[in-house]
Amino acid sequence: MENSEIARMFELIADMREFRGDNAFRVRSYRNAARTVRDLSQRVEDLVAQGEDLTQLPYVGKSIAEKMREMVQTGTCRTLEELRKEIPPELTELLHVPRLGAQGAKQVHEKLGVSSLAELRQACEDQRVRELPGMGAKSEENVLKGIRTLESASGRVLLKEAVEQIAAIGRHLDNCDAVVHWEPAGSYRRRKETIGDLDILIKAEDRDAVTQHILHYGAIEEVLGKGEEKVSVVLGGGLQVDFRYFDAHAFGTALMYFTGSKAHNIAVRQRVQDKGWKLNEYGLYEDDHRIAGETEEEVYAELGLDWIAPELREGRGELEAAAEGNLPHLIESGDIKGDLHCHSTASDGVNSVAEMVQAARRLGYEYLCIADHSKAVSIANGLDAERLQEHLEHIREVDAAYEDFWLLAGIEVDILKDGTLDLPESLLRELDWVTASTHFYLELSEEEMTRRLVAAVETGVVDCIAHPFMRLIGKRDMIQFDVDRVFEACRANGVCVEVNAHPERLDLPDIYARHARDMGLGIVLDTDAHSGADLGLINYGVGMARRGWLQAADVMNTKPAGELREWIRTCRNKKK
Ligand code: DGT
Ligand code: CA
Ligand code: CA
Ligand code: ZN
Repeated sequence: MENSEIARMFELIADMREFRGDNAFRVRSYRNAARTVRDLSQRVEDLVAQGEDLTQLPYVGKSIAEKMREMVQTGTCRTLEELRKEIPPELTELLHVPRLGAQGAKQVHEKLGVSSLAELRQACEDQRVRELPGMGAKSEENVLKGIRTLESASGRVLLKEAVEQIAAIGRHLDNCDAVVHWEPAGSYRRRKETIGDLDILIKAEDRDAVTQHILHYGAIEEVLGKGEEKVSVVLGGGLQVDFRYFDAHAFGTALMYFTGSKAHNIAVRQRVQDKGWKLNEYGLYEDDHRIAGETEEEVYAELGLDWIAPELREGRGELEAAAEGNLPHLIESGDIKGDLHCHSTASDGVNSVAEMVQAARRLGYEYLCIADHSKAVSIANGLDAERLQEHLEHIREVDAAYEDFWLLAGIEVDILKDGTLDLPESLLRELDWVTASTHFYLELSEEEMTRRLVAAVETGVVDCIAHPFMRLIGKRDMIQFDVDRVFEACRANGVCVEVNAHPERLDLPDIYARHARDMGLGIVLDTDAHSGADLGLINYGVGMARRGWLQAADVMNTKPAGELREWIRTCRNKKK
């Protein structure tokens, strides 16, 4: 049982309870448990097997811990099964429709008899949803948009879930002597934020033996097909995995082909055809003569190209750059020297400031900025001016205890509806790093949202805009604003933009990160950690940054502490 399945069960319990109209606090406790499990770096199954005390985990009390053990041991839990008898799963589907909400879902079900996505779409198209109390033509249109967001995400999983599944599959494959080598390809290797299916390539001594071994993998729900070349299965959570066998002499071309993307493959094939050659997954050929195939490097080299990192293979100019020797030297996890956006128990984090520092030091970081929420985000226990003042003093004290570590005093200040900030500017000026972000009024028109963000940037006290698009992958669309106008304001005012590394956000997305870099903006790569363990999620952000062609020099928190301090000072001098 992988963490993603356990998280999914907790989400489902939360959904069903929310639909039933249960106590919001209980609902939230299940959502928090789901988040804890999803973000965890160890497997819950292993923790249970080792007899660890699960209540040590963030947001896990006795009753949640009990359910975790039950899930690991029985594959489900009684609470979930009882709810299932009461509420069909299609109904909870409605809860996932962005912009509909639990109340909306209840209404369309009770008043319009809608109990599936298809029926909801029909009700919108028949203009019946707008007739409901509190709804209108605009909200009906928004619900339709929400259905589209949901449909475009359906059948795909977050990269983090794929990472966990690959780790588990890898452990299984490593236990088979007949497997000589295996490598994941596809969107997973390109580090896309969501994954449609997993493509795994295998070099085998004895294909039948490996196939038998694969079919014994515990998480398989259904076998779609098995043959000499390929085994296709569906895992418990619905994720499809294609295992493909290749001989050593073809492994490079196979890896290239199945890594994709399709757009990249098409561009490569064009180049191959220009030379009058032929390329497929089995090799690169001139007439019937094999030119290359064993490694990707030799195939790219034969085509006059530098080897292209998988994250760049999206058909966005990488072949031209590779031909000219102009590929970027992409940022790596080891380049990161600190994190400028994390939370502590002062707002909605689960670890104290001191514990966050210890976690950062374990990662070898030189600095960390505590950026708790401001008061407008009341559900996260955001800070008002008075509490921020005390918090600031506490941070200064903790910082003073370390000679070789810089603890920055920061805030994630809410950008209010009109673009003003949620705390007095005079107080914000005392902080080392001010990150600003929106949390509410996300449905403003593009023009209003643009003005709101530009106004925040022009206050002259903001150092960085966090998760600028506010997307939650598969759950909430990106907010609408004029990217060029907002980025230009950032540039003019020395304000950075964030690439938020949380696997559900990955915001800025790749193309916008690249655009920000091209416009000369400073970029910071943060986890938005709500626990010490979350700081490890930085790798997902590094993947997105690499997809955005970023080099270490483009990312400000690759600077050593001393340089960062100098650089922040320079930026602040640009502000009015
Ligand atoms: P996914 O699974 O939707 O997240 O995305 P991918 O990129 O993993 O796509 P997938 O699994 O359909 O196929 C794996 C790779 O195989 C893909 O990136 C490129 C290659 N491929 C698949 N279909 C085609 C095709 O029709 N033409 C070309 N040139 N390549 C293809
Ligand atoms: Ca795939
Ligand atoms: Ca595939
Ligand atoms: Zn945050």
